[in-house]
Amino acid sequence: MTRYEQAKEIYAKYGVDTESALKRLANIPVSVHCWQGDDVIGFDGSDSLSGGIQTTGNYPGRARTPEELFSDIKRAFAIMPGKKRINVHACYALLGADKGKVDRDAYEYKHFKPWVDLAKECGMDGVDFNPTFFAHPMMKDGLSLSSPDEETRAFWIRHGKACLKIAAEMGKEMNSPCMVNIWIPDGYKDIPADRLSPRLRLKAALDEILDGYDKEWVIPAVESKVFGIGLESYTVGSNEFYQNYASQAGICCLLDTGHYHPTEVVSDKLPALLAFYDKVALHVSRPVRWDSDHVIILDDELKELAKEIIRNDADEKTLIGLDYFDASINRLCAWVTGVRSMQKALLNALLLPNAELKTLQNQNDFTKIMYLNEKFKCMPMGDVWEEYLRRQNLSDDWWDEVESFESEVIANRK
Ligand code: RNT
Ligand code: ZN
Repeated sequence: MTRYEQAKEIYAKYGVDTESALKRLANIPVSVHCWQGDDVIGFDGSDSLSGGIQTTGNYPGRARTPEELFSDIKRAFAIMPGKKRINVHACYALLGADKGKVDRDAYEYKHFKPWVDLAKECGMDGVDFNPTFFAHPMMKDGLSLSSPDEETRAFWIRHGKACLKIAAEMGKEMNSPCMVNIWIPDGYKDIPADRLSPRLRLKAALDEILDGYDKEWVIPAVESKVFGIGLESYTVGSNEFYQNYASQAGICCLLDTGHYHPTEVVSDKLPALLAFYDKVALHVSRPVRWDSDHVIILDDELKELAKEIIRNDADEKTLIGLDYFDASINRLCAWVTGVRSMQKALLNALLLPNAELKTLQNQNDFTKIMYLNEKFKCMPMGDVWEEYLRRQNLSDDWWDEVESFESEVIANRK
């Protein structure tokens, strides 16, 4: 008997069917962010990151060109299990001859077609998209859609509209709706004299952006935040602002696990929103003391978050996207570790006796819930994970790939 066959029997004793867990896991798409490969720099002219976010570390080997990033993505995706989408930011436009002539407010689908070609070539499930409201000279005093300056606001509204059009094409081309996430860094370092007006301007700007978007192929979302670096006192797009906006506009909320106070957890917020929304989007990240965007690992909060998706049958209602960027370690290893951690957390949730645990809760039997939860921590999930990988011609021993990336790629990027 193989280790998997043994594990299958052990789980079956508790009513957990490993075969259906494996099937369900292979069907849950994870949207992988393109920006781990180049420290969120992009191709459209900026050479540093700004907008309250920061990558830290100077590990060698950052992808510096579209060719380098595409080739790193191919290598990384080849060792990521499961169903994957690629999440692209507008600053990753391939402008070609338009470079220096066409600005973000006039980007078109053609500037992103190579991303769609890449997604098709790699057999991805879809493409997701984000307007880039940061790291650009049109950010006036660090503000975009909430700026008091008419011209600045108009530029960013045009950018948002252009992105929704591009997304509709991406969705159609991939035959899978494109999630478009709106995050803006707008906020103030010090105590504002007016907290309402910036929010009213943002609300009006969002209304304009969303006017007439393609409902069949685009799923717009808004991402809130608690604070950014240099913007510690006030964030225009706060949690309350966007939750109300999304509900009123009939769009989606995106919860980034690094965008709340340190004792707040998205594993509790997700089921709150599932009570009201058809879909909820996630940016799974690992905040360490702040929105540090460390690579996600199989920690307790990631497991709790995955449990909420699985036991509420929210596989299709939850749009799982990743958002981390560590520049202090091998970037391929960072990318792949995060994707694998997400899937391990989902598998962990799939291998729990969820129906029984719910029944016990209704019987107020928290004694047995504790007993089972502790018991399941030592169940042979690793053997099921290995089987999941084996069926996709992958393995849990992938260190060689990291080493060959070091010697074949990083060593040549001096
Ligand atoms: C910033 C947000 C946002 C970005 C990406 C690059 O705090 O999390 O989602 O990380 O859009
Ligand atoms: Zn995010």
